[in-house]
Parts: sequence; structure tokens; C-alpha cells
Amino acid sequence: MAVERTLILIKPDGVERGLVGEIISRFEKKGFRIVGLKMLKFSEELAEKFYSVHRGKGFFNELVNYIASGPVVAMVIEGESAIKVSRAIIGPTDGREAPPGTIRGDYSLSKLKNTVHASDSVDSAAYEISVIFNEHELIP
Ligand code: FUP
Repeated sequence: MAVERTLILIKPDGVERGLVGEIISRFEKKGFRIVGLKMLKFSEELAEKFYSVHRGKGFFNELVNYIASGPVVAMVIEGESAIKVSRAIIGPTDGREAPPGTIRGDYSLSKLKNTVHASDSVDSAAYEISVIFNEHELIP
């Protein structure tokens, strides 16, 4: 067990539907410490960089267009096993298959517009945090 940091994104559908407070609250109530928080709108260029691991896949263009389609809220959280625990909190990729009680299970009926993102490994967390946050925007 280790204290980790991970990146959570509230995607455009989550912001548009007024779920920002609800989603932040779930991570806070679980016990994570918020060490970075901001609202932004991805440019296409930044979206391609953020999702570079998916470049070449059939859904890449759709994914980039979607994530750049409206404002998102990005958050860095810190806590024990933050990467694994936050993945459990958001649920599987497809909202139609995600179980009730998970964020995607409660709020999404889509694989693409699945409301929230959480980094899936230590390496991707470090990369994704660095794409969106400067060092001075994170609490030590
Ligand atoms: P996840 O880690 O659950 O966010 O899912 P992936 O890393 O596999 O995919 C990243 C995003 O691409 C998903 F959140 C939604 C989108 N996606 C699709 O639109 N179609 C697919 O077949 C797979 C992923």
C-alpha cells in the first residue's frame, strides 16, 4: 500500500449536467485529499496529447472531439492506493455496464460520454497530471 496521486477528470457531459459537486464529493467523502483543482476547456491539440496512448485506435478522433467539446473539471487527488480505489469509484468504461453505485453506473449510459476519467496506472497518472497541471498548481 502506498500513498499515490492520480488525475480525475469530470468530462463535458458531467459538467454540462451539473454533476461537478456530486463527483468531487464522492472522492472527498472517501477520504482523498484534493491537491489540485481547475476548470478548463481542452484544445484539440491538448486533447490529442492527453489521450496519446489511444492514437491510432478507431475511437481516437471521436474521443478527442468529445473531450474538447466543452469545459471539464480536472482534479488531482492524493491518498492510499488512489489509482486503484478511484478506478473502483468510477466503474468500468461503458456506463451501460458499470454497476450502480459507481459514478459511471449511476450517471452514464454511454461508452464515450462516460462522465468521468481516472488514471489507470502510476505512469499514466504522472503523465496526465503533467499534461494538465504545472508544479505550482499542486499542493505539496
Ligand atoms: P477508461 O480507462 O475506463 O477510461 O477507458 P479506456 O482508457 O479504455 O478509454 C478511454 C476513453 O475512450 C473512455 F473513457 C471512453 C473512450 N472509448 C470509446 O469511446 N470507445 C471504446 O471502445 C473505448 C474507449
